[in-house]
Amino acid sequence: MKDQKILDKIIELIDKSDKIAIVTHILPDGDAVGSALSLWKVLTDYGKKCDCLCDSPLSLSLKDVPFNEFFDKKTQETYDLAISVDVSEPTRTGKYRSLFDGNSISIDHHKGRTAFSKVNYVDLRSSTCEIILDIINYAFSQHLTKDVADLLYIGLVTDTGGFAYEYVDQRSHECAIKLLDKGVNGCSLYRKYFLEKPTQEIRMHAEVVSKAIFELSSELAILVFTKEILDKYKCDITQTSSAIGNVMNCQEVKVGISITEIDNRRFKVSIRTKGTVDANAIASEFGGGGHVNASGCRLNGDIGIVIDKLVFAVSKNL
Ligand SMILES: [Mn+2]
Repeated sequence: MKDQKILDKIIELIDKSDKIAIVTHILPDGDAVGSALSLWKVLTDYGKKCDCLCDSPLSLSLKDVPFNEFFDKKTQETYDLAISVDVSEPTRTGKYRSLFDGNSISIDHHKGRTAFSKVNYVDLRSSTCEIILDIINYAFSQHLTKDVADLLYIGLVTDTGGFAYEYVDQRSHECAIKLLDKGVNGCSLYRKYFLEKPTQEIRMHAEVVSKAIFELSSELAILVFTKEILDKYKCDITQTSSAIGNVMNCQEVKVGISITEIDNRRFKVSIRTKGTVDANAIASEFGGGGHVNASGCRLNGDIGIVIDKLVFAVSKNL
């Protein structure tokens, strides 16, 4: 438990509130959806009028998670309390930003995040789902059902790349044990939510990976998903992120960058690193951020110039 005082404050705020909004980030990943829906279910069972809100729909790969029908289903006009989960920047709450002007809590695991809530509970764990499980165990343990455990495991197993990333520690595995104890089928969730993808997505990744650009003595690999290639395989921008794992498996590569064209000359950039190379420092140069080994930012302009800027930023951080 990181800080029991803040945790007690969070429980107190929840107890005092009747209508609670739980908000996660735009383009939600497994950790965002798992942490938001699990907390939504627990607080609903605890007797709160609770909504799980997100300014983006569920991606294809997450569309059938438990309680998906309650994702971004708004039932209240106003709220007494807003809780953000897995949100590192206020802009990532999208149209729900103003909910955080009032009583608010942020629960997150991103280093160097912007504090935008009244109470900020930040613990640099492997996933936000780990922190949510701690909170559930601390105050709501009777509501840790199998479905809630499934949601938390989905966040845990996807945000850790199947317990393979640098920041995975003993506590991550202890969380997994607690969830497996509830009857979670770890293998099937790992396969379904982390490994398996639509065939078209795998085919698109294969083409993009085969055209990877290697720079800086092959210590940097860059993947480029243009609008054209997304259209060719009928994929959307949520289906590019995992391809980077392929180039990270190259022995020489220390930094992998995946560039996705959102629309004309606007790019979403994902940065992955090995060991002590700081992805957060690279992303910060362009107003982005995240973790030491996984960060992101946005860049606009000509793709050649975007790549040049990124190569230069990486060269300073290798
Ligand atoms: Mn996360």
